[in-house]
Amino acid sequence: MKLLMFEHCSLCFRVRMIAALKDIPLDEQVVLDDDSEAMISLVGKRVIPILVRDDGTPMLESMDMVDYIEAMGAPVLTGPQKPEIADLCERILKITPYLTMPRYPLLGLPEMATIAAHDHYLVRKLKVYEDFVALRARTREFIGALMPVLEDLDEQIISANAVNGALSKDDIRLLPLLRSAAVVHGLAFPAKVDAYIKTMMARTGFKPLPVI
Ligand SMILES: N[C@@H](CCC(=O)N[C@@H](CS)C(=O)NCC(=O)O)C(=O)O
Repeated sequence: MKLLMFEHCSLCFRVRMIAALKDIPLDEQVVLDDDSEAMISLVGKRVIPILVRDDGTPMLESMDMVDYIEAMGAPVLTGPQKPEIADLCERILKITPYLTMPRYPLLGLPEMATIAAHDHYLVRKLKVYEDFVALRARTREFIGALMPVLEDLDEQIISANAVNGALSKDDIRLLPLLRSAAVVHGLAFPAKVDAYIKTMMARTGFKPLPVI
């Protein structure tokens, strides 16, 4: 199986995470941000992640990819899912892009390895987001908005090994968002959230993203 991905992409990390947890090999191929053709030639549009199955069929939905990999061999996502965790993920996602998007171009990520790819990302994102310098200058404000959400999450975490006590799709939704949020220098996660991130990242075997 081949995964077309960006290193910073949290939806991609869902797929990488389940494959890692199940010890299933995944051929990870990072796409340069300006290489739209790599995606369009496969699925007719610009979208990431794309999972190309061994029979050549491309898949376009990250949670379908998770289900597909989870169906291989013994299941690992055997725990319960809770609406509270889905709600918290949505609350996190309302704030974190303002912190993470303006930082990704500074991290030396492989999808921005050329100046053309780097600038392609900037041009794309600056159609949607405020000037990145201005956003980074508002870091304290966004961290201030995020902290109560992370405190609420802290109260919900049952184990550092699985948010609901046993691995479930809630972990697949949550860990990638926290991995992204962890790029923000000065963001002090509440104790249980911090332990959860460290333990779960160690379980996946992936290094955290750089911090800035
Ligand atoms: N529902 C899809 C959403 C995929 C998606 O929105 N991907 C974003 C990146 S996170 C994308 O392709 N954006 C267009 C781009 O990067 O040009 C999934 O869960 O996989």
